Amino acid sequence: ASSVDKLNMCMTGKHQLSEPRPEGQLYQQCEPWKDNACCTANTTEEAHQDNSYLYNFNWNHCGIMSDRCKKHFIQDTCFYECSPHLGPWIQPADESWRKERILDVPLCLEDCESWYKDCQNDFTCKENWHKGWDWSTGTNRCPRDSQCSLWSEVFPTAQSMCEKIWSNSYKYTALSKDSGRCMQMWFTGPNPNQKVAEFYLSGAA
Ligand code: FOL
Repeated sequence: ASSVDKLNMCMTGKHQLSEPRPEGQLYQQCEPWKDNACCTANTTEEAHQDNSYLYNFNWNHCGIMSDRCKKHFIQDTCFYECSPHLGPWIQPADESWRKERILDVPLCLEDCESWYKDCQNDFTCKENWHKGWDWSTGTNRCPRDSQCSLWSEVFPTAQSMCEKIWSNSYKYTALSKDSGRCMQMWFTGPNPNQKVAEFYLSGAA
């Protein structure tokens, strides 16, 4: 749309609004985006449910995912659905369920490392969670040729997890939150990612 620019826009995904706007209330972990968001309150409530209608995605495909691990996936969903500052990383996507995707969003070190650490005792059967599931029951199950393994066997490093799990939506960085050069999934107060998008758009990188 013409009234938005790369600094303040929404990707053309499955659930995102066409333009960012203030949302009076967003649910729990998605609340930090309420002043300017690409998501609705409904989307953020769904983001907190298992097997939500967003993608019918089953976190518990290798046993019940721990709460400490799941909270990072909820936060990732908030970030993915709500962020209005992903413009520099939005790309066309050739997929049935979305027209655009994010590619190589520089994720702050703390967010990637804490996500990986909190999932250490969990299990999964796939390193790319976008493709190759068995959807015959309506939700994703592990494909026949796969087996459930400890997180570290599927993802040897935090970098491998953050980059591979959503087909390179994220790029691993050694940048900390206070650098102003990386995107934060976890924040409170004003959205720190606007300045980061400004930096990357200015071409300074
Ligand atoms: N979070 C982030 N950071 N980036 C993302 O791209 C992202 N994407 C989702 C959720 N959080 C994200 C959406 N997740 C399928 C699987 C997962 C999914 C959406 C859709 C799915 O239907 N996979 C099919 C292939 C579908 C197709 O490509 O047509 C499969 O084969 O399993």
